[in-house]
Amino acid sequence: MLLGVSQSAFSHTRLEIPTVVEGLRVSNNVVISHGCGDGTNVVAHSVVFPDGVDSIIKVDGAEVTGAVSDYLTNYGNLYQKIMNHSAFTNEDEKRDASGNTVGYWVDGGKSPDYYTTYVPFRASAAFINSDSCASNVRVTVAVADICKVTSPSGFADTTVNLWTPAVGSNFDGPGLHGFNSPATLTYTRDLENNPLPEGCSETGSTVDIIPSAAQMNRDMPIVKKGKQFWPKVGH
Ligand SMILES: [Cu+2]
Repeated sequence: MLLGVSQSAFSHTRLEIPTVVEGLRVSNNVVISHGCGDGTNVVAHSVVFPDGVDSIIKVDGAEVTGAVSDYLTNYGNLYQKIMNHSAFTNEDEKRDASGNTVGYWVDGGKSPDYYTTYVPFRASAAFINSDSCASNVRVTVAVADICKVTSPSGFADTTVNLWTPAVGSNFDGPGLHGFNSPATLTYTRDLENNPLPEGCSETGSTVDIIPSAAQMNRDMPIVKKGKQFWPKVGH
C-alpha cells in the first residue's frame, strides 16, 4: 500500500549545494522536499552538523580512530545559520560547550507537503589536510523535518521525517521513510593547489565525518529558552 503519493523516494531532504571545493565559503540551503503525507505541513526543522570532537570517521567506508584534523585542518564552527523569517518565524543556532555552532532549529511555519522550502545557512571554507590521502571529505548533516511535535515514541512517517545517520541515537528512526539517509556536504580536494601526497592511490580516499550517537542525542532536540520543545519530554 502506498502511504502518501507525494512522498516520492526521489525527493529527500538534501542540501541545495551538496559538493563544494575546499577553500570556498558558500551560502547554502537545506531543501525540505516534502512533509509527512497529503495535508500535512512541516512546522519545525532541526539540523545538526558533526561537532568534530567525538565524531565517527570513516575512510573508504571503514571506521578509523584519529582526529577530524587528520582530514580537515580547520574543522569546528564552520557553519552559521543565515537569518530568514520568510518560511519559519523562529530560529536559533545550537552551540556546544566551546561555543561552536553545531546546528540550528527553526519553527513557527507551515511548509505544505507539496512544497519545496529552503532553509539557509553558510558554510565557511574548509581545508583538506595536505598530508592526508583524502580526495573527498563528506560531512553528514542530520536533519529532522517535523510535522507534529511528539515524544520519541510518536515518531512515525505521519509526524516526522528523520534524515539522520543510523548511529544508535534516539533519532535513528528505524523503519521510517528517511532511515539512514542523511544529507551530506562533500568537500572536494583542490588537486591543483593541494595535490595528493606520494603513496596515495591515484583517486585518493573518501572520508566520512558523521555525528556520534552522543552528539545526536544532545544536539538534535529543539530547546527554546531552556525548555525542550521537540521531541516532547516523556514517553
Ligand atoms: Cu522523501
